[in-house]
Amino acid sequence: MAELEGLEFGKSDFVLLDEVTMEQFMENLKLRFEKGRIYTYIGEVVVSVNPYQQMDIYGKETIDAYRGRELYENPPHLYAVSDAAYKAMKRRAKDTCIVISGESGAGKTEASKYIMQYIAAITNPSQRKEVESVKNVLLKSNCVLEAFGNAKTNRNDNSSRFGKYMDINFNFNGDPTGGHINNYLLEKVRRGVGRMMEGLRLQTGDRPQKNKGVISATAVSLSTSNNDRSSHKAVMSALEVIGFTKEEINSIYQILASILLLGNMQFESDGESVQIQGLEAVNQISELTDTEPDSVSKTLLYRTVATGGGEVIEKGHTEQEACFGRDAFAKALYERLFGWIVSRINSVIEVKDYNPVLHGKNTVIGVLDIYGFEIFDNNSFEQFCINYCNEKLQQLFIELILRQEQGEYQREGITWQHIDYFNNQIIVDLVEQSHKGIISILDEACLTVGKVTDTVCLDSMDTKLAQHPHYTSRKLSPADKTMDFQKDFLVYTLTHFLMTPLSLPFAPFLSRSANPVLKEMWPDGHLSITEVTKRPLTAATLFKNSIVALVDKLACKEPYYVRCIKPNEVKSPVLFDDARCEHQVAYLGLMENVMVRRAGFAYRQPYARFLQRYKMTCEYTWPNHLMASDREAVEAIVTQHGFQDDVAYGHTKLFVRTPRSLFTLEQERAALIPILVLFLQKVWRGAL
Ligand code: AD9
Ligand code: MG
Repeated sequence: MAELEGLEFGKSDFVLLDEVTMEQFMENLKLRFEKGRIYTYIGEVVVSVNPYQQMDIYGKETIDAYRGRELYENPPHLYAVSDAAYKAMKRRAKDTCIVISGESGAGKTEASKYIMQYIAAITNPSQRKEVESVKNVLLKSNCVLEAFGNAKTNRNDNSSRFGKYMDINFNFNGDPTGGHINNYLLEKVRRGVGRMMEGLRLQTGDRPQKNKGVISATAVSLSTSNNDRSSHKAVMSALEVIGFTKEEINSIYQILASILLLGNMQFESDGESVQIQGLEAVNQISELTDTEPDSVSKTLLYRTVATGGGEVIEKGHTEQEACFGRDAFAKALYERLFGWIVSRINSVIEVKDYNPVLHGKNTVIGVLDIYGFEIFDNNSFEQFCINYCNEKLQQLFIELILRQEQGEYQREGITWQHIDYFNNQIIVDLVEQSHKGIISILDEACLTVGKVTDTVCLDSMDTKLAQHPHYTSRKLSPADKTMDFQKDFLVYTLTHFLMTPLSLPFAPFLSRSANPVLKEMWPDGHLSITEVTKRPLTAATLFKNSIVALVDKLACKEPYYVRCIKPNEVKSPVLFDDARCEHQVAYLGLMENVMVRRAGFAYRQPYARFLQRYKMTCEYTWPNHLMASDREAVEAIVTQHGFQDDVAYGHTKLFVRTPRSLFTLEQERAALIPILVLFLQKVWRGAL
């Protein structure tokens, strides 16, 4: 429980609500937002509401106030959980992680940056050069990833179009020694090439000039506003600080320019065959990618198919197929480029030459900035993946919070009581179970694509999942192929779920490029088409595998949570949209969180600290107690205030079941402080 800031700011911890109702929860959240208190706890979880304005709460003074302090010693803040995660890592050599979730625009990425800045600020007090340089690269990596992976959407001007998990490694001193970044589900589908260019601060419609040598200069000139220009400068400087070579940066621009050219490319058909309109772009792409013009046009106009007999034949595209292929080509270039940039950063920040015998245990703090549940009018494959990921994280959240509570009760010798909560394992199974889960059914359909249509696939789901309590299929009309599952009828439209497996017709020729970056982007490019299409992993399975790996990574760490809420749709610092916020509170499972936290003991504190805070409220403990132990003194306070039935005494801590008991104490303490101050002033003036 955080130190009370005064009732005019509402309750700084939701476990202190008189009753756990949505109404009281929302009232408190709104009051705190209106009073500029954007952070509130649920135990050790931080609930954050995006203020949509610069707050004066991230400066050096604030950092100093939180450094090394306990959670409840200061008002709720990201810095307090960051410090808790850091302390656990340093003092107990525990790997920890901070999981930040919330919907688009809720403030996740900003939160992750404040957390990183805090960790950077409190480490390496002796300013050792090599540690400073690691910190610098870790911080700069954000800028680069944002430039390549963020875009303006109608929900967020600087929206991350990928999920990000970053491990920061620490040595026994608690100083950063390196890190590792994993990226998840980079969005390419909804945005398409045009939007992607916005993210890269380039504009479609503008064509780079022919001469490769000036591409980078051209790209700079494509940025129109001063803002863009200074962002571009910052990205360039970040790339250099991280250690990208001039050649690599040039290659990045060449690839970006190729994507740009692909975006502008058109096809025409004379009824028999399809041609590219204006071959100039083909020549430019081949020049930029250091490949043969023939290979470029061939890859855009034909596809290679492996026949049943293992033979490989070439088939001309229809105009529509050519457009689809062109977009797939551009998206693959973008995705691989992003992946390459991430692994290039990883190669710089990975911990090298670390000897655990010499240097002690290498500990980790992981920071996860990942998209929250997405529920739109029309939910597609992307929402399916994102929501599946959130179900997995929710499962982990409940499990770990319960496990953590249980662990603490066991350590303290207190009986654990069973807590009832919704176990979403059933929903996770519906998605990921082998053979009968949705992903398995999709896989099967994808691998026989061409023969299986959306309707056939939906029929197969209907047969296999008919008995599932969380699955309903709605076939209202042939055009309305939807399936319902998850909370309160979330409807997904199946169209486009059946994407072809990730066969990459352009891989072989790009892997032969003389450009080393492109070559590295396609390490699998040498595989022949028959090898590639044997049993390729589908997008859904690849995503599932990456999320399972992520959850495994998080599960072995001590977790800390930041749950972000977006107060309104119009980026206003003063508007609190009740309905929108309530919706998010529900989907983030915050009410369950409060209940879990309160079902056991809402509040716990080491005896010495409790005594320090409340000793003035009891005649036997003020100013000092004469009892055999702090625990006995605490018992005296509890008994004097009559809530002995509401507490349990652990080995080192007092556990209080309902927050109301503490209110009485807090109120009494608050009333006594002015009297005490007056008394001390008199003593000081010699009046007493
Ligand atoms: V998305 O899922 O990547 O689309 P995020 O990451 O949740 O989304 P982001 O952190 O980018 O949202 O925040 C959106 C905008 O809200 C920022 O660009 C800021 O203008 C604003 N914001 C968020 N948090 C803060 C804050 N603590 N202080 C001030 C903030 N402004
Ligand atoms: Mg973000």
